[in-house]
Formats: sequence, structure tokens, C-alpha cells
Amino acid sequence: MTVSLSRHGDIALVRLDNPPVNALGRAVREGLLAVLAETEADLSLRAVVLAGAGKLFVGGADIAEFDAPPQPPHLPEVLARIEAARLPWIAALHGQALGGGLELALACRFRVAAAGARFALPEVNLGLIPGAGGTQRLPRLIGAGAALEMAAERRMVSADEALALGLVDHVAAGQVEEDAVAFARAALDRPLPAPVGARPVADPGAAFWQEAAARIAKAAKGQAAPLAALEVMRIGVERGFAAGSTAERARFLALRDSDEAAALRHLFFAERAAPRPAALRGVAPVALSAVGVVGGGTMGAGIAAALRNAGLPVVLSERDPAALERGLATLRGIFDAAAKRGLTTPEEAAARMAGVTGTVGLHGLAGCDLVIEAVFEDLAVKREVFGALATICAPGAVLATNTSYIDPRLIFDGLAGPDRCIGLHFFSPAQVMKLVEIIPLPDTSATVLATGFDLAARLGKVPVQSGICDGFIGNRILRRYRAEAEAMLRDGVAHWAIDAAMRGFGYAMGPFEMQDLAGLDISFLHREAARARGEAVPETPGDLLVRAGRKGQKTGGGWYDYAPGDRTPRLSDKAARIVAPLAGPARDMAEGDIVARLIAAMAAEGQAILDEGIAASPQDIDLVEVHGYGFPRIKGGPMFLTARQATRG
Ligand code: T1G
Repeated sequence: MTVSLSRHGDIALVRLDNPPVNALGRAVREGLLAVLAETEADLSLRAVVLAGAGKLFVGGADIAEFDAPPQPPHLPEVLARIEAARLPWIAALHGQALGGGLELALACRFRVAAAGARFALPEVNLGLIPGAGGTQRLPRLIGAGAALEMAAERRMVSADEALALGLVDHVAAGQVEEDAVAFARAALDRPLPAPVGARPVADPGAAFWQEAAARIAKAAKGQAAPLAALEVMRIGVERGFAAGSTAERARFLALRDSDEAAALRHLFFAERAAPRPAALRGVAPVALSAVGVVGGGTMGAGIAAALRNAGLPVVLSERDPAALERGLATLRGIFDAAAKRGLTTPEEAAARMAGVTGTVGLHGLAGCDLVIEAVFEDLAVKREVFGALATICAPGAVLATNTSYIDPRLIFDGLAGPDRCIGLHFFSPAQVMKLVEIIPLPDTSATVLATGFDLAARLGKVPVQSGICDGFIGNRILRRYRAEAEAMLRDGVAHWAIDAAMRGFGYAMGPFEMQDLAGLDISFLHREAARARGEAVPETPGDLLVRAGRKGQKTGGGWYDYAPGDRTPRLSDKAARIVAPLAGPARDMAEGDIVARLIAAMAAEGQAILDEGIAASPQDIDLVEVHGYGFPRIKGGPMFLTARQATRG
């Protein structure tokens, strides 16, 4: 029963039970109307307490409904009828009340929160605004300033903050339902406050709205929803609840149909499906009590930091005391920087560092349940490490390589216990980047694969399983992206025009700026190694630049020039002269055409990756691009964007 009704004397108790998050789907909305009618008709009742079953009150409207037209009864109408009811409703709020769940609580006459309850309007994360009165009722309870922080700026408030703000009327000492019933009885002995929607709201004035608009627009980074929330809230404050509600509904419906909201919904569900592949349902991972990391360079230290941030003890191994000291210093620097930025406290930073044991050589890793290798990208070096680990670590210890492009089958070839070997490809900086490509080998056991996914989930990362091919999923698509960009160069399109187009699309930087940041010599060495193997690898503009000593930012110039200590790319006549032999006669290309051609190349490579079974779904490819390569989130990913454009014709 999604909406049940019981009676505590003259107080009705309505309980929502729609696992897993009591989303306000159609059945719940119909159920609410049914119990509303029943309680209104029951003259023995004096009030209604509304609660949620399970771990939280309500997680919001049912997002899964948004890909289809809205179905009645519509949430704003259901809430308006609750608000106007003869009987006052009292919301008993535990866990979280999010989005439509908070809006439901706002339609009640009172709100009682369990200690530890939290409240937010996260619709902007989905490219939406609150669509059921949140932008109108909230300012009438807590003022426009705090309401705007919640509706447009992702502010979440605790039960105590909510009490201080006036968002809730009482914080329960005990069981929230019982407290709410007692609260209802006491409230009935006093004159009732007006329904929230009928309460007055102070207008903070034009200067407030202008300053807030500038602040929100800057933070929105091209997203439409946050500013829309401000605009409809302002209408409601300046012109009244009815006008504001009409404006809110119109803007909500328009955003609900937008490409941006569809993209963010696509990622919302993809991100929740990623840590739980169906094939691993019911497979228990290896219990991890200590994790070893081999290599204290940028990647190794980042991985160690991510492990510590998740509370896992780490043994960091390096080949000699000096290298170990450098690795530990890098790791300490990561924690200290997080404390300096206020992401953690200095005490927490020290505790995270205290959970790291440094060791020279590999024997100190003997007690680890999982060892992640992050040494130099050289097959012989990696093979030597794992050859030793296979004898040092317990037979059931999981051995993982962080290789970004070497075939893991070559790394583990001939090793005892092949079922415990796996690839875990982290992205730098590993303590920040969410993507982990999980690369099983033919013999990798389901338990070890489940351990990879479980580890990614514990680290708060987005795991994507990849088959074995050159570059796995992400670097293979990156190679195709770069090749297409260089093909456009040969067609005469300027590299700075290509970069500008991709920055306009939403990337932090274009493909050539990205090469300057990462260093042109890395892919140059790959091409040279392939040439040395006798493969026919045509000369590229990148080769010409590296041969001329222009490796990117690290040499003060690559595709662009860089002033010392300044990462701002400046157009370089020298670079233009160097690549001229491989560039076609100059021609213009519209930004939209540049973007379309590069996205099409990425999607074509993605389709090939799907056809080869390297990736399991288009969603996985989009997760790789968004969480590993900076694909703009509000565009959804190359596979989503291409499919949506195809349906739009
Ligand atoms: N609708 C539909 N399904 C949802 C859902 C929702 N609102 N929230 C979660 N799920 C599914 C999720 O896909 C997963 O499914 C399962 O529940 C567990 O989720 C009108 C328009 C609530 C904090 O944005 O933040 O209200 O993979 O793994 O870690 O103004 O889910 O198991 O099949 O995340 O315990 C606004 C979104 C909606 C909140 C729980 N609300 N959800 O976290 O579980 S729009 C949100 C969350 C709206 C109104 C507007 C989290 C959570 P499956 P989970 P969790």
C-alpha cells in the first residue's frame, strides 16, 4: 500500500511507502488524494500527521516520469488541496525531504523534524526548478535569501538549521511520528497559523535580486535552471503567490522538456546504475582491511589519498627511502591542501596521513588484501612488480594494475592466481577525478571484479567496466577526438578556432589546449614506439612541434605560447609556421560545425566500442566522457547527445 491511513484517536496518521525513496509517483499522488478525501469526510478527526516509511521521508518527485508528459493528478494540485484542507496536516520528517518531498512538507500546516533530518531542493542538479510550490512557499517560511540559497544554489539544511530558519516548527527528541502526533494535539489548543502559501513575504528589494542574479549566473556555468528559480521566486515575492505559482509551473514544464534536463536525468540514472552491474548481483567482494599502493608518484599518491579519504588503511611502497619520502610528502601535501581549502580540518588531514604506512620495497605489502600498482608505464617494470607481489602477498590478495594503455594480459601473463588480477584505471588527480575504468582479464573471478566495483563505490567514484583494447574506452575515444581535430587542421581550420568552439560547447579547454597541458611528448613517444615496431604512423603536427622542442606548457610553448608562470594560451606565430606543412589552406568553419564534427567522431568511436563489446552500454561511454574527460555534464555525453539529435531530426 503506497499510501496508508491509520488513526491515533482523533489524529490520523498517513504513511507513504513507495520504496526505495518514497518518490511521489502517480500512485502516491492518487493515494494522497484518496486519504485526503477520507480524512476530510471524517468529522471525528482533528488533524493529520504525514510520515514516510523506510530510510527517509520523500526523495522527491518520480524522476523516471519526466521522460513522458506529466500525468494527473499533478503534484502542485495535490499539494494545494492538502494546504487548503479543513484538517491541518503535520509533516513528520526523517532522513531527507528533497525536492517534491520538501514541497509536500511545505504544503502542510506544520513540520516536525527528526534529529539528523536534512532538507534540500536539488532540482537544479537535474536541470529543473522546484515545480510544486517550492519557490513560492519556501520564501514565505524562511525569507527570500535562505530560500534562494536552497532553490537555486543547492544549499542543504540540517534539522537544527531548519528550526532556526523557521522551516520546521519542532525537532523531535524521540520517534518523529509520535512526537508529531503529540505536537499536533498541542497545536490544536492554539489558533492555527495561516497556510504557508497565504503567509506574507518581505521583498528584499531590487539590489538583493540583482546581486543574487549575478552570483547565481556566475556559478551556474551556462545552466538555465538556477536563474530560472530566482526569476519565478522574485515574481512570487513581488506579485503574489498565485502569479508566482503560475510562473513557476510554466518554467518548470519548459525546463522539464529541455535537452539540458534530459541530459542530467540520463546521467542521474547512469551514475546510480554504474556501481551495481547486474552480472555481479549477489557476488560478495573481498573484504578490504588494508590496501597497498606501489609507487608514490602523482598517480600513486592520488590513489592513496582517495583510499584514505574513504577510511581505508594504506601501505605505500616505493623502491628506495628517498622515493618513499617524496611519495609521502606528495600525499601529505594533498591532505594539507584539502585542509587549507576547508574541505577537511587540519586534524582530519593529520588522521588521514596517520593511516598511511610507508615501506621500501614490496615485502611490507604482504598483509594487504588488495595491491594497486601505479609505477612507470613500462611493461617490464610492471611485470617485475607483480612477479614479486605474487610470492609476497597472500594467495587471495587482489592484484590490480593502474595501467592507462598497456594490455593487462601482458602485465599478468604467467602469474600464479590469474583469477585475482584486474585493471583499475584511475584518472589523475585520482583523489579528485571520479572515473575508474575497471578492466577484467579473461581469468578475473567475479569476486575480484565485484571487489573492483565495491572499492570504486567506497571511494565515491563512478566505475565503468571496459574490455581490453588499446586505450580502453576513454583514451581510445580521446585518440579519435584528437585525430579528428588534426584532420580539421589539415582541412585548413585553425587550431585556435577548434579550441574556441569546444570551449563554447562547454569543455574547460579545447583539444589543442589540452595537449599543451598534458604534454605533446606523451603521444609523440607512443607514435615513435609504434614506428619503431614498423607500424605506418603518418607524421602529425604534434610530431613537428615536439621535434622543435615545443612540448606544451612544460616547455613554455606547444600549440600556444605561455609566459613564465602563466597558463594562459597565447597565439604563436612560431607554432603556426612549424605546423604549416601539414595544415591545409586556411578556411573558416562555423563553431557549430566544428563541434558537430568532433562529437560525431567521438560517438562513432563509441559505437565501435559498443559493437566490439568493449563497453556494455552507451550510458557507460557517456559516464567515461563526463567523469574522465570533462565532457560538459549538461550535454549528457556524446552517445546521449547524438541519439537525442537523431530523435529530434
Ligand atoms: N525518482 C525516481 N527514482 C529515484 C529518485 C527519484 N527522485 N531518487 C532516487 N531514485 C532511485 C535511484 O535511481 C536508485 O534506483 C534508488 O532510488 C536508490 O537511489 C516536483 C521536480 C534520495 C538521497 O533530485 O539524491 O522533486 O538504481 O542509490 O544513495 O519540484 O537517491 O536502485 O534502481 O541514490 O540512498 C528531486 C534524487 C527530484 C533527489 C537517496 N529529488 N535522489 O540516496 O540511494 S525532482 C532529487 C537522491 C523533484 C519537484 C521536482 C538520492 C537519495 P536503482 P540511490 P541513496
